[in-house]
Parts: sequence; structure tokens; C-alpha cells
Amino acid sequence: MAIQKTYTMIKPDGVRNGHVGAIIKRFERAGLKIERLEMGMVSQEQAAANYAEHKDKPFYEGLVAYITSGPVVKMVLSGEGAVAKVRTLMGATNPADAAPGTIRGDFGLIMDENVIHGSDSEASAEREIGIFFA
Ligand code: DGI
Repeated sequence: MAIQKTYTMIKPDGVRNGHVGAIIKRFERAGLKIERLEMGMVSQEQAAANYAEHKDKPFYEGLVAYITSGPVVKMVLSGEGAVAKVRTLMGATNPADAAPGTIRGDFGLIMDENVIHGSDSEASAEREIGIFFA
């Protein structure tokens, strides 16, 4: 399988609840390489660009308020099939449905604060890397 790059971000609850080291360890143990890593805030502009597909949804304003509420850890990871690999490690969007052993299953509690973001395709990865590591 081809080497891919993907964008992933430990969300404010993951940072606030002290899961940064445990999450990064899972990525490294899965053979993913850290290409870029930066801790910082997400701007309103970055949040709007990243979640443009949800802008008409009822949860959009809460989603933007949450992702801009505190520091996040932004990363570019690379490896064989990195996009799907990160999505598998993340688990289902709603932590209540995420399997034990996944990041959301182990560290998440509610849909509104689901610990981690990961690009859902190579095209999204390229777009999101441009948004967060311009
Ligand atoms: O790629 P995912 O993060 O797994 O999921 P997504 O791209 O469909 O949605 C992006 C984020 O938006 C997700 O991590 C949490 C939030 N979200 C999605 N659907 C809902 C939602 N939040 C609420 N409260 N309700 C939803 O139905």
C-alpha cells in the first residue's frame, strides 16, 4: 500500500484530560511517523474551513465553539495507508458507539467532545494540512 499523509488533531478535551502522550504513543506503535507536530489554538477561520461541510447542521455552532475552546495538538502523520489506519485507531464518531481499544472508545465520553480528529480521505488530508499547516 502506498505511503500517505494524513492530518490528525487531538481536540481540546483530549488535551485538557491529559491524553496527549497516550494517543501519540498509539500512533507511533501503529507504525505511523510524525511529520509535523504543533500545539496551539484553532482560529475561527480554521474551524470554519475545517467544518465547512457541517455549516448548516444544528450542531455547527457548538462544534466551532468547542474546537476553539482550548489548545489542541495538530499533527501530520505518514505511513502505509495512514488515512485509514488513523480512522481505525480513532473509532466511531460517537464515543458511545466506539469500540474498546479505540481512542474514542477509551478516552471519549460524548459526541460533542470526541477527543480526536482524523482526515477521512487523501483529498481531505491535503485540504486540512493546508488549513492547519499553511
Ligand atoms: O470524521 P468524524 O469526526 O468521525 O465525523 P464527521 O466528519 O462526520 O463530523 C465532524 C465532527 O462533528 C465530529 O467529530 C463530531 C461532530 N458531529 C458530527 N455529527 C454530529 C456531531 N456533533 C453532534 N453534536 N451531533 C452530530 O450529529
